[in-house]
Amino acid sequence: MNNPQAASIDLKRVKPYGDTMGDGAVQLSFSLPVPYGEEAREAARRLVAMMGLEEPQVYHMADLGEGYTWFIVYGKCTHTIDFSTIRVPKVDSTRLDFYGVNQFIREHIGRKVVVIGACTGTDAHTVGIDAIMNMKGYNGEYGLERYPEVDAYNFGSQVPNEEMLAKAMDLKADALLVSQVVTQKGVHIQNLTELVELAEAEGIRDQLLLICGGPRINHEMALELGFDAGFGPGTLAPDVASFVVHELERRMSK
Ligand code: B12
Repeated sequence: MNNPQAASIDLKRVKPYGDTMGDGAVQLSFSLPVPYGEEAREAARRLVAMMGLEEPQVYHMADLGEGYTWFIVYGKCTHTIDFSTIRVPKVDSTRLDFYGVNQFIREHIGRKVVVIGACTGTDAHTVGIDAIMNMKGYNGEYGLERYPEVDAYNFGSQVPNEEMLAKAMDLKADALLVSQVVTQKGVHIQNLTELVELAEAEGIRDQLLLICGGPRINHEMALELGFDAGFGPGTLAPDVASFVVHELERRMSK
């Protein structure tokens, strides 16, 4: 550890800090549907006090126009969290690199692995799924289209769940990758749940690895929704490919 203070931090009683360790400093940002002015400032301050933060101070506010105001408020959190007891489910597979994945497929699967991907439902944010699928890749890693042992199909954006499953059956896909970036009003939960239910209703759930990803997706949520794995921010193609090939091999050897 490079931080000289780290040794003295009690991981059983962790709290936020800003200026000095343990000061509880938190920064909040929100908008209120009230006109810009001193009453708006006081409303924000009182609201943050009601949230349980001590010494709330409005550091910045901006007139959003038409009777709306945006705030940045600092306050002090009095609660602590026992970090030492926290366990979060994570995708549990050895990470192989580009060459390792292709070699694993040749040695353990013996045929090309078919992977299809898209943004489904109303979601049009293709940059994330492209980062995983596209030949040119992302952040120094090739996407799945570049893998010689993977047949990768990227169907782009706003693909209905029914269509996605039909494509999976036509192409005899091993894995179906779904990207969900918009999470407003829980739209991703609704859409991902619908995909699993459709796959179950069509009797094809067990034939597919269902994998979802996006900036507000995690593995625990994916498992709860009936997916096999979920990947969040910063995911690269080898992370997903490693899970797919290990899981396929595990299922083939059952
Ligand atoms: C670019 C962008 C757009 C572009 C999208 C263009 C395109 N072709 O993708 C356009 C302008 C079209 C757009 C539109 C909208 N957008 Co927009 N957009 C963004 C923006 C700025 C960047 C998203 C991005 O490209 N990230 C970069 C990629 C690489 O990151 P990523 O998606 O997280 O992907 C990584 C991982 O999550 C993971 N991953 C992602 N998917 C998958 C899938 C699998 C299977 C796996 C394994 C991994 C994986 O791997 C990727 C690489 O590491 C974000 C804000 C932001 N800074 O994030 C808002 C944002 C996502 N948009 C937002 C909104 C609200 C909208 C609109 C609804 C706005 C509107 N009112 O019209 C529309 C919706 C359109 C629609 N129907 O979906 C909100 C979403 C809020 C929310 N919580 O839902 C954001 C967060 C902006 C904000 N702060 O409000 N948007």
